[in-house]
Amino acid sequence: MSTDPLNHSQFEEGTTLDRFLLETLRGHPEATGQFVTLINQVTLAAKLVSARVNRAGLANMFGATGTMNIQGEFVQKMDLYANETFKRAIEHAGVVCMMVSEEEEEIIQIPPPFSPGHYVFCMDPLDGSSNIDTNASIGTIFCIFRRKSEGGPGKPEDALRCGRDLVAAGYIVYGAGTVLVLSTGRGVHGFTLDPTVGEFFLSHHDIRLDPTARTYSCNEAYSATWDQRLGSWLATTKDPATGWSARYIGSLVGDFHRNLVKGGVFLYPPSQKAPKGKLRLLYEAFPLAFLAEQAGGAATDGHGPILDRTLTSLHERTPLYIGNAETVQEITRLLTTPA
Ligand code: P6P
Repeated sequence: MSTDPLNHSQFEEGTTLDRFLLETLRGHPEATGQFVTLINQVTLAAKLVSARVNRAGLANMFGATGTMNIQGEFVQKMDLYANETFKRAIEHAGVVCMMVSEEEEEIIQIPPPFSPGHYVFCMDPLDGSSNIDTNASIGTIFCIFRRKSEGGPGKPEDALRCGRDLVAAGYIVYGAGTVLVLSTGRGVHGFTLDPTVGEFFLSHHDIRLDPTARTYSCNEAYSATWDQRLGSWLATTKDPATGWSARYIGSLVGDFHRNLVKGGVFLYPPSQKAPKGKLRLLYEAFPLAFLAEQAGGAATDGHGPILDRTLTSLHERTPLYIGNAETVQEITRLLTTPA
């Protein structure tokens, strides 16, 4: 039998996320337990958000708060709930020196009396929340760095990092079921929440992007103002002879999860409406790019790998082309070859 703790044969039915993490870290005697604790707190918050999302229509949690966030987007009631829930679940555990959230302009310091830890936690607490009233899949996206600064409160340089510094990334998709997808740099694995016992169980071991899948996912309404080389690629791809099909939910986690599990490519190019692209580099593109590469796929900004980028401002936006490596590289070649 393989000695690799991640070899699926060692995980019988009913492997919890907790056991999977402990098996994973067995090869790291230097581990202090802070990482496992951080993920355990993430799963606690995920269970609370999942329960609230599932009852949003009954708990007066539909709709907007009437306020606008720093992104210029109307804050949904569920956005605030998710942001507070993840912050409260993590801040007291002594495992992060600071957090960054899509919902907050500045870095989030760890309040006294709690002590800072080794990690930096960056999140979009509830992406796609405007879809919640339609019962479409929405999700939490997160990524984790080890702190760069030495001790004390976290500093901006702890978050203004290169994507290659990431130590872990994941998302929780609140859909027909609640699934947490996680990578710590040794493959991508999915865990499904069994709400009857309140545990996440291993359900998708070592997810690999299907390189043969022919599904593209984008908001075609903006394609008239895309780079014309991309417009040509889309027109060619839509030729029935190619066998491609289209799927688009308009909720990044739902669209990405489908591509991860079934294969395909997701595009959010610059357009007249979003000249720098719409999605955020730190807590949307970085984590999904980490997962895509770990699953055998690729992610670029149209020039080069997303993970080669270094963040210059917390909420900066980026174009995103992510999914099957061959298609992502074809699109990138198109966009880096003079028209
Ligand atoms: P559009 C949701 O608002 C979101 O941030 C992502 O979840 C999603 O991929 C994108 O915007 C959809 O944008 O312009 O197609 O509505």
